Amino acid sequence: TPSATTTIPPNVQSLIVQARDLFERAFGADDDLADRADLPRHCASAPGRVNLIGEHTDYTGGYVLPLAIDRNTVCYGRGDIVARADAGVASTRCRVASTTGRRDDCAVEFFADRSSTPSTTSDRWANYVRGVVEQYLPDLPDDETFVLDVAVAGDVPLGSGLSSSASLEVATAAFLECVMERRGVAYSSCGGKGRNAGGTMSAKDVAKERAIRCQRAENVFCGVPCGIMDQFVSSAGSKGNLLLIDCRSLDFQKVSPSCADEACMPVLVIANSNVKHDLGAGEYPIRVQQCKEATEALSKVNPLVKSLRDASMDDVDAAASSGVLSGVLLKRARHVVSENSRTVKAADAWLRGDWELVGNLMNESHSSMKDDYEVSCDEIDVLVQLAQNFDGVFGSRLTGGGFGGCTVTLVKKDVAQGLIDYLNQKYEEKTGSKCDCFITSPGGGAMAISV
Ligand code: GAF
Repeated sequence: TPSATTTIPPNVQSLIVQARDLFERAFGADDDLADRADLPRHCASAPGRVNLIGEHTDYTGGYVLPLAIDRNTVCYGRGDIVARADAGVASTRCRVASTTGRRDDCAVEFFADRSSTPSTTSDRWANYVRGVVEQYLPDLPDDETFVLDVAVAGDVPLGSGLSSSASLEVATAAFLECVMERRGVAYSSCGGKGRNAGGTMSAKDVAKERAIRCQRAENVFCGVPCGIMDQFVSSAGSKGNLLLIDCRSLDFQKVSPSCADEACMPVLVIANSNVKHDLGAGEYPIRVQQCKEATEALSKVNPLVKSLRDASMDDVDAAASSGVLSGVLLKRARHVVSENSRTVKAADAWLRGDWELVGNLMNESHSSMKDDYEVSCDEIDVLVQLAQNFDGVFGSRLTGGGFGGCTVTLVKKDVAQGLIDYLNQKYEEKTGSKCDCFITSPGGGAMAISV
């Protein structure tokens, strides 16, 4: 089950109000579905994320070091499990509405059905919900299905590299777990470690299982070959901590400075460039494919290399000098292999409060993404360069998939606001566009909220 509700952050409280209002507007007065009024109500929330370091390493089983941010997606609504045989078409209907941006108030409808296909029209955003529903259907007896009316509200900026989609997937999953728990329906873990009947799975395993399902929903239903980082940290995020995730074993550790002297802790500033180049959507699968090809080449010099995670820089150099790895594939391998090593070092430096080292690793990571992985763009480079040259900044880099989106900067607390003002002014001068900056800190992961 989603982690028990402790304190609900203020932004989540306000999102719950927005989602509940939308719910009433969209589904409150149902003339044709009057019998739905009595269905049990549920609510769940899940955060967006920012990645400190470890970029484009997850889909090759590497390391990542993200944190859940204090921006969330909330699902509020009614839901139950009903017998298919008794259910008329009307009652197997799932409906979802959303308050944010491209998602308008108009409810999208789909049928909870294992053979449903993704939508290709303007309501594509609802595929993130449908894909997740598909992942939980196999846990129900064959003759039962979900019936759902869900309103979504969120404050994760959309399409800006802060994982608004993953937070919608994970909030949906946590919502479905509430529906299942109320009916006493167990769900089994993909790793086969057990079923969650009576809460026999540990909180860690539940969070992991949810992330696996949400990643699968995005891979299979939405057609995006993403890794597991975004769904994982949205599901398992922990207040005050970064997560060092091993994307092969899916083990993770919470990382926070041992000398937690609040006064001298630097802060993280996220700067949203407000650009998203279309190129990105096509380039991501190309990078995934290039990593596969680079792995194949590296396995010729070291048969133990089954994924880029297994390779060392010596392997990369050996493959380069023997000619099996060159050009673009060499650059891609060099980024991923060096990024894995930077990520592990950064986690250790964060623990020790060595901010200079964390910052240097972030700067190196950006150069590697820009020159070797080629996923940056002019607007992002402007933000990174401005930040890196600002007094009091330890390091700055592109965060997320790239081709636009956001940067993350580690900066001394007392100059963070000065940095934000500077970025606002200089970014507009240099690009003619406005950026949006905010300070963030590690927030909690997905949670069920009692209604
Ligand atoms: C996107 C993907 F969804 C993640 O899985 C990850 O690969 C990231 O880009 C790059 O690190 O957010």
